[in-house]
Amino acid sequence: MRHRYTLCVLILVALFIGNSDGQKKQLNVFTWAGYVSDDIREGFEKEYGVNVLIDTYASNEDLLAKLLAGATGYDIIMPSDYMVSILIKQNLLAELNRDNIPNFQNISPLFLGKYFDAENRYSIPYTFGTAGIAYDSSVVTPAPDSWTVLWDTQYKNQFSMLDDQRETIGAALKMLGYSLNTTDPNKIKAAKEKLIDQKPLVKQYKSEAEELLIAGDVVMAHCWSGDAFRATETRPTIRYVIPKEGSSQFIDAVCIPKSAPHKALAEQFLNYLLRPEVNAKITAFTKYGTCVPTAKEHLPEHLREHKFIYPPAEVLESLEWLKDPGDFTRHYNRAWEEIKAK
Ligand code: SPD
Repeated sequence: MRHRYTLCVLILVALFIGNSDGQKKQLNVFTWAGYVSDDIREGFEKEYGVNVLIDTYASNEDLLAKLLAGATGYDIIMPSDYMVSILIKQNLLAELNRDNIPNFQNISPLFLGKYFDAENRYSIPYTFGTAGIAYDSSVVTPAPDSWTVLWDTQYKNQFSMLDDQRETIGAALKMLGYSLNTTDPNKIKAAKEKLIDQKPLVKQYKSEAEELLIAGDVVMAHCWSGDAFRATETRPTIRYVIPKEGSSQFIDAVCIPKSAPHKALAEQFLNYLLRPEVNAKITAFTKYGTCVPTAKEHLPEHLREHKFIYPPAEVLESLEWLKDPGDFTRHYNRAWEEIKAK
């Protein structure tokens, strides 16, 4: 009898747990691969009694395409700088209510008021970084200092390029001495032809380049700084260089789509990310820079001023932000389609 009673209680408890879990709110996050760690996700889930579901994209254009196709389930997205401008223009972002994000005050002014959202009405910064070349110094010698190494036939099938139209066309533009944001069709054509020439040498177009570097599938990769940094943890011979012709720098932002099903919860998530101890976990995991100065107190010494995150002044001067080229975007789109179709 007693056993039967205990069994009933256990079944009721299990049903209750099952039910309450089934009723949990779900925060749907759409972001870059390797950007939100399990401890950040689980910390929020535990504290707020919700589930956090993470879906990933490989480029800003993939994110835009998904939103324009009518995806409405996302509560949080992480577009980069120029894509924030585009999403604002397309009326796809919700205005943030700062009263619900008191930790906004933790952000350094250095990362606020940028060209893509001058009053930060729609975005908060998540991380910052650069694009460059990651290479295995035990194989690639001498150490490269120019984008031209990605056209060197001796590395045929041994390197990858980002699967990202603005970054990859940007690398070719920079190699040719042009701006990342050119609106000259002849310059886009020249960059496109360079990339078509390069194509037989490229092992893969992949935005998660660290996976190829770690697996040893490539010895060199067009890569973002944090991902290169992460690769060094498994392969200490990997180095990262920003080519002398210059490259891109970026801020990846956190935004709430206008169509978000759980806007209030999304603002709580933003506020949570801006806690110094949580923000430090972002840098500890992604190896990109923190925009919350007090987060550094929670970071190990080597991550506070690492050269992958903080390039020297002369390198910084060579960097350019990607910007929204407006109607001219169709030239970038067409060039990218032609390159990928070859
Ligand atoms: N694995 C995380 C990659 C983050 C990349 N940010 C993209 C910037 C594009 N301009």
